[in-house]
Amino acid sequence: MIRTQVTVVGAGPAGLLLSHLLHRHGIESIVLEQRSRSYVEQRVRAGVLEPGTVDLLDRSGLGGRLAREGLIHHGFEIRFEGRSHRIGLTELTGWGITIYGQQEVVKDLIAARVAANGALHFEVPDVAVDLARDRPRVRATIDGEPTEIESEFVAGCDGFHGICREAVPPAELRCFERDYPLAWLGILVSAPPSSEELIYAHHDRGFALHSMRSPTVTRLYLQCPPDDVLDRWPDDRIWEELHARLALPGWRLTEGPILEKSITGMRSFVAEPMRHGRLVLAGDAAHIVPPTGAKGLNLALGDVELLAHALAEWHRTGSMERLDTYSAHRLARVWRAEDFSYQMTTLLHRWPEDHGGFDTRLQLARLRTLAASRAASTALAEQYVGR
Ligand code: RFL
Ligand code: PHB
Repeated sequence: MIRTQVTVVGAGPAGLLLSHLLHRHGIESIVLEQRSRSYVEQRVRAGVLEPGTVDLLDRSGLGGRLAREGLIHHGFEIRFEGRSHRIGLTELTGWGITIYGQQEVVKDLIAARVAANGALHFEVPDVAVDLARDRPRVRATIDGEPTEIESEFVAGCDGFHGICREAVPPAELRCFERDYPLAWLGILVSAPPSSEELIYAHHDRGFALHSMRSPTVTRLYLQCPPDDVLDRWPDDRIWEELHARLALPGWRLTEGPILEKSITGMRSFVAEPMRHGRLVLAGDAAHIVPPTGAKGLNLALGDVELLAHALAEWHRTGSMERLDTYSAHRLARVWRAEDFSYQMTTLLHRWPEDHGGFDTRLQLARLRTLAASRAASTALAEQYVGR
């Protein structure tokens, strides 16, 4: 039996940042991750950091490489009907966004935990949470040894498919969920981005997105059916679709070797509340947004910022006050992000059931309003930068 103050399940961005912040508050934690370190560090996911997230990482002593390598963007494009509308984020809101891969955030966090001698265990296959006692227990096989960890709190940072959420009795958890008849095929390409900014494209053939990771690596996405498989997407077909959907007179998409390909389904999901006694949920374990609004990583890191403060107050004073309000405070933010992500998703994708063209006509009307109205563009920009 091992004792610690907080057992953190999951070494994604949420679990790693929580453990890092707790350490800075003098609170001991153990992180248990089912995958290997290299798997977690290589997993290609999000890329857009809100200014509040950059500020949080900076204040947490993680801003070094981010400041050197992160790409600051002052706007992005929306393409529709063969034309382009730019959302000038900085001009409209005073804030830009930063492009820095999620796996870079994860690498920085792991390096910081390792440098501080943090207890970080990878390849832990069979984590189980027991909330029956005063102090929760977590059972797992660490380095081949069956181990039991007793702690004051368990932080479920184990993503949507994790096990922590299931430890809450079903009657005490309300889940809100929505599936979409859509998925994204994502590719990572060894080629310079074809534009300095992100491009979200509404097209008859489906949505497409031009993004990037660095001055030499482009990230591109295509809407595809949710049951699609990579075998149906040879490189030629991917490029043909990208050229067609992102097309704009005078603009050309640069091709290059495809380094990675994957298909991800889409869902909206919220579990309420985000705390059950001594189990707290954070990040994708508690909520999922479709990626169109670029909010998932930002929400996950925002959750653990508040959670770390709440646990620090409990540690310092014994007060549970901030832990008691953690869920309500975060859910208010989460639902705003759910709304924005839903709006962006419904605005930009081609719906398999288009009601005889009705839905597409509505989308185009909304897009034209966006292009014609500074107020409409400002409202979108404010939500995009998260301020
Ligand atoms: P994660 O990253 O899923 O990490 C959870 C970790 O828990 C581990 N785990 C377990 N460990 C031990 N025992 C178990 N039983 C376990 N079960 C699971 C997992 O192996 C994993 O390491 O959740 P976290 O930390 O909450 O972070 C959330 C973000 O990863 C996610 O919200 C974003 O990636 C979403 N997202 C985006 N967010 C943005 O803010 N901006 C974006 O531009 C953006 N683009 C995206 C995205 C997600 C995407 N996909 C692939 C879903 C683009 C895509 C395509
Ligand atoms: C990405 O670069 O991976 C990315 C950018 C914007 C999104 C989603 C994903 O909305």
